[in-house]
Amino acid sequence: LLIAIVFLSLGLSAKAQNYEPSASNLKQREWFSNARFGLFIHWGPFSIPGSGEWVMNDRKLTVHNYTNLKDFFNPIDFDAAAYVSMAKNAGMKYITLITRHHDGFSMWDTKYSDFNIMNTPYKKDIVKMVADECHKQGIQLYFYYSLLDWRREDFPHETGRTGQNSGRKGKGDYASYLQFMKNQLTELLTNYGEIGGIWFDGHWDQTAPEGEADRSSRIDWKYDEIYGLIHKLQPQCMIGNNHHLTPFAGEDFQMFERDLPGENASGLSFQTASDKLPLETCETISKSWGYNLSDTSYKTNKQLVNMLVKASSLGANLLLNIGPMPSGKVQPEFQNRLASMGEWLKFYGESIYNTKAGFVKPQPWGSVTQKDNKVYIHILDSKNASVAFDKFPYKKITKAYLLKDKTPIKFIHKKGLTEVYTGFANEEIDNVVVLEVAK
Ligand code: JFZ
Repeated sequence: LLIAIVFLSLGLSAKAQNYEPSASNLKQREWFSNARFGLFIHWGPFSIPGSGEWVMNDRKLTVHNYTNLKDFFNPIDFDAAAYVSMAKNAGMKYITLITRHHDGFSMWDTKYSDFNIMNTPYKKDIVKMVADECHKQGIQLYFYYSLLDWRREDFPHETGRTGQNSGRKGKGDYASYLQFMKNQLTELLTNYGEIGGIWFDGHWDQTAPEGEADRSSRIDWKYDEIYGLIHKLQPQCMIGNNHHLTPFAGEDFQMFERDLPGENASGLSFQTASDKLPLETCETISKSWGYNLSDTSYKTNKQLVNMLVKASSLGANLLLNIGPMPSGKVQPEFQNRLASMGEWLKFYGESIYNTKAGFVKPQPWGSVTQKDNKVYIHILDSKNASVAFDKFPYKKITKAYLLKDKTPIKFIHKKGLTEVYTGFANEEIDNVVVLEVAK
């Protein structure tokens, strides 16, 4: 028996580790690594109460009462074309749309759940509308899909956070739930054209809290089956999973929630950044992901540019979130900030798109990105008269100037010390110094 078990587990792990990304998947990863900026959209009936997307859990609403939301989700101001052009004008290269969050509402015409957009007064397939516009306007589309479900009785919800109050019965039946997810994912990857990736979330519902030694899941999610299906239906489709752990076999990118790779500012992610997979960090413009009436803590344009620059300097994309209003209208506060990002990127985009991580981590004064023979020094705080590096990875600096207007910048470059003089007025959000370098 022991031998059989050893062989069986060897077989299982071999299967999971055998994933070879297809050529189209590798191409997609490369595209993604260069994209740097995307729009996250947290929106659905959970937006109606104006208390964020966790409202069902937070207000301990029963499944029965929560379901009433579908009778008055009628987003008359939703305009898919406007959403997509807003993202494009912000300089974003992709959109990650909530298709089904923890509340289990499906934003598309699905055969596998009645709790879906076709059974609202709106009666139009929102995923389809967004997908069509993305394809038309040439921006990539990713789907957020929750592994956790607060409504379904077949989801093993012992640790589900609404467990006691939801009115759900039963202990779950993962085989049935897994089949449900496969059916839905098949719809999403069959009826909506080419999809850039699937953004899974909810794994953490079934794991012990961060910091505990054993972080293994209480259920076997059978990711090899889910991931295998996705890669079979659309081989280029990248899989990411917000499990806050080192990437599992079969995953194509690694995400950090409210965190830059390697930092652990939010206390959510402790995993180190993969040096193989593309990286992404997601953040909100205000505090909440989903529409929250009391949330007024909007980040400034400078803070948002900072986030994008820092993420780029660590080799990661920034997936920046909006939580539109129940009507589908996007708050002017979000619209204005996205427009400003677009203005900034029109000018400074060359120091962000298609760049690699800098040769140093973010510093108190700012960050570094690089591509080809150029190093971009982003001075986000120019209090200091100069910035210095003791290990500069290039032999020569042939030119140094401000990206803004080509004003020459003084520098010293000798063995063991490279110093760039940056004692200029800090009028810009980000003073970008370009160093043209040679090996
Ligand atoms: C998850 C979602 O719960 C949240 O609503 C949002 O969609 C965000 C992007 O992703 O956030 C998390 C993830 C993990 C934990 C909590 C919230 N966790 O580990 O407790």
